[in-house]
Amino acid sequence: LDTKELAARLAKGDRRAVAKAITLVENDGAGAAGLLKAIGPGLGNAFVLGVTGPPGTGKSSLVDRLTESYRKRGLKVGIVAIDPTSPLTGGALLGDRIRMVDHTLDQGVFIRSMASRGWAGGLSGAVADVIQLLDAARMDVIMVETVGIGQADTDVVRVAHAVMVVLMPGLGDDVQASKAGLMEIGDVYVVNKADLPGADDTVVDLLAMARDFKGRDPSVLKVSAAKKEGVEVLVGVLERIRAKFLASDQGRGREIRLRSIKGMITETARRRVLVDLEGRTDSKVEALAEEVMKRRLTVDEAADTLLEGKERRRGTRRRAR
Ligand SMILES: Nc1nc2c(ncn2[C@@H]2O[C@H](COP(=O)(O)OP(=O)(O)O)[C@@H](O)[C@H]2O)c(=O)[nH]1
Ligand SMILES: [Mg+2]
Repeated sequence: LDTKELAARLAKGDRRAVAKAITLVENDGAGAAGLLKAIGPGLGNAFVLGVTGPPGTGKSSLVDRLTESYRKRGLKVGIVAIDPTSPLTGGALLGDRIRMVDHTLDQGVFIRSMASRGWAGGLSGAVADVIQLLDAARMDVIMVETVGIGQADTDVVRVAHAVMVVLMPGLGDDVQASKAGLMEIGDVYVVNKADLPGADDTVVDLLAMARDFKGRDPSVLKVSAAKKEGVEVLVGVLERIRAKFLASDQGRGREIRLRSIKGMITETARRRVLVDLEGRTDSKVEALAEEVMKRRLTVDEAADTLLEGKERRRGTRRRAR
């Protein structure tokens, strides 16, 4: 299948074409580069929401609820779940897939999980590619669910238009421990499982923390994905952010869009440099190490030599496969 035809099928929102295109990104950088070239500058219509927070707080459940609500509004939804397990042992997301089974029959919803490990140069470069593909496939909202407060999360934050941090009652110490990191990334804070005791305390804690981070004014909302309570208020808040994003010729929307585009450019460039370096490291580093061991070169000089004569290569070679 040639890239032009795949791009054309993608533009029709064909889910099999989307799946195939993402596989290209995952497996072979050159194929993905060709496809992105065929797509061209893209639409820039898709609103990218990063969904993060500690494991078990109900991120997947909320994504599910949000998907329902977005679909009622006639919006097309792409869901990318970042899977922390290795591609070989996989399965952590099986529960999520089962919960989301209702949506798998819906042509307006595309769900895909991506392994978080094995991306030379970090995950966000790959996510940037996938975002462009889903945008080309006419998605209105792309939700990227990451697990825990780790590298994958901060990676995804760079390319998202907005970040929703999902917490739950009784997380006190965890939240305290990662307070700074958490309060830096969120635009919307959700205390999920509000049907359990202690939700109000968590909200109060969060509001106090938000005040400590001057200059930022995130929303803090109480929700129960299980009881479907507070979801419409949450969607309302997210829709207001998306409206700003869509009216992006000025003000806050322009800021949001530019920040994400800058993230996509730098993350894509970073990945290329690192993939390129990795390629050269494999072949050259052995000989350079010998030279350093024989005290003919310093480590600095060897590193300089490694960085010389950069060859242009684009790719997403995965170490972990
Ligand atoms: N009581 C309660 N449980 C919930 C709620 N939302 C999700 N859960 C449960 O919390 C667990 C983790 O949910 P999941 O969506 O997989 O969390 P994730 O790891 O953050 O994606 C599951 O057993 C859900 O059924 C909620 O609003 N209330
Ligand atoms: Mg999940």
